[in-house]
Amino acid sequence: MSVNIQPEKLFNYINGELTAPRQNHYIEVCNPATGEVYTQAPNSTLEDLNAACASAKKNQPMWAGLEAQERANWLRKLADGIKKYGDELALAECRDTGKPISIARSLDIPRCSANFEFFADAITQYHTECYPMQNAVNYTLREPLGIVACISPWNLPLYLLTWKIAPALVTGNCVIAKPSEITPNTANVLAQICKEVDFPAGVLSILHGQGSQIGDLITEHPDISAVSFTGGTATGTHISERCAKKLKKVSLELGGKNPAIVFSDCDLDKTVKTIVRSAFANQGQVCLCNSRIYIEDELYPDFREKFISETQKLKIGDPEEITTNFGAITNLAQYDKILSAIEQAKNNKANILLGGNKLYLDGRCSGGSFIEPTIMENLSLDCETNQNEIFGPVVTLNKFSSEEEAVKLANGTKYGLAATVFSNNIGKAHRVAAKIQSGVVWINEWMQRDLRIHFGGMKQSGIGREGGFNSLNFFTETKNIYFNYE
Ligand code: TXE
Repeated sequence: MSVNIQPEKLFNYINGELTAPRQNHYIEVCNPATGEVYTQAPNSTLEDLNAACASAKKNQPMWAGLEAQERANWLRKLADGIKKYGDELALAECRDTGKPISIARSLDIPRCSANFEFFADAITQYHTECYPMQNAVNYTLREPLGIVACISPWNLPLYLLTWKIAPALVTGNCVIAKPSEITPNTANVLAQICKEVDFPAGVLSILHGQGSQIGDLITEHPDISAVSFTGGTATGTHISERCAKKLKKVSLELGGKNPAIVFSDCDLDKTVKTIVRSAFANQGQVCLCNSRIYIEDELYPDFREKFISETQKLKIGDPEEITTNFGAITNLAQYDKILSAIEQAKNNKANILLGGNKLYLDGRCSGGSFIEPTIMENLSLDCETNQNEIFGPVVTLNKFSSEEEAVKLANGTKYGLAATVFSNNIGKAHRVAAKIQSGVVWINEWMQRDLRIHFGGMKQSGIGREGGFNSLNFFTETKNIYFNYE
């Protein structure tokens, strides 16, 4: 067997079959590194969704009735399939997103199989509560919700999709997965893997299509009882409103405007290297990327010089070349959004220290959407550049002169997803971390994750927590049973 990563058209995956969309509507899929349309994805409609829900409804009792260990074994088969086709998946992800192949190979795709393996293990350790009374006992059962939707974005396409569907499946739910229409290819490969391993029909459906069309139908559909979403704050708010009307359970992982706080007692070389990664990984298109860098006054000149020179070492180029570590912007709307944010900063009299322009490559990538890694300074906290998520390779450098000021600046946006603190003063680092309003704070690090730990944001960065048992809790309903044994 093999998988096709360059089909003329992608398929939906419904009732265990790769199927064309019922209305035969398609969306063009582009390789952002070349600007070429290379395939088409289904633009699904209600007929497709109804078919997926009907199959899910029929098969959910069988799936929920399996021993947890049996469901876990099915997840391991998917993990093995991902490992088997790791190279193909990495190339497909690289073509869809414009991210460097080295990152797709070393980070994205290994995490996809790890997600399935992790939740296959986690379910065996999942436990419930028991409260004994004098002559009675209360105990909790955790039951699947039924049919749930997992909606994921384009920056880490299969990584985030599998992060959601693995816990949803292992707890006995049937899943309607909706990958981003911008990057549908690896989900199409996952469907092919499901076929190859003979994954039970109807348990997982993958529906491609526009968020405003199939996404709205999913959040509206009466058979779907919960929605796990990762994406932009505006879309998350919209989904939340729609789900509220139907009283659907919802988990939202949204945007961020993540601060890095750099104290003068940090290890400067290590800090600079870490922040180059935290600012520009995946061309700044990671919800956890640092976009506001706060540096203690006395360190500012040294930090600025080293940060610029370290950023200049990034090898920008064709994402399919193994030595490239900075690729294309994943879609044209995002490309325009980033460029207009840079223009706005220039109008606000930002001092551009590096980049700030479109980038034109030669050869195969001459039609690609590339933007220079951009570093700027001289912008106040309340300007748009420091307030709004840009989601691209744009960072601002800012000064602070006291611990209190650093915390105030870090907390000065509507977001609260992630933050980093760099200091060798242990007490100070922990004190500051405790005061930052954010779902995660790294000290002298970035992006390290133990999959058992919760993940999610405060304020406008989301509602709820996923990760580890939090994901298993989200995808289950609790029931208390009281029994008097007298
Ligand atoms: O994402 P959307 P977009 C941020 C980033 C970016 C902005 C917009 O700032 O500029 O969001 O990006 C589906 N009902 N992030 O517009 O719309 C959509 O099809 C149901 C941060 O590309 O949030 C896709 O599958 N679903 C972020 C998914 O939602 C809908 C990652 C995400 O798309 C829908 C990406 C609807 N009405 C962007 N409309 C992060 N936090 O990681 C769209 N979708």
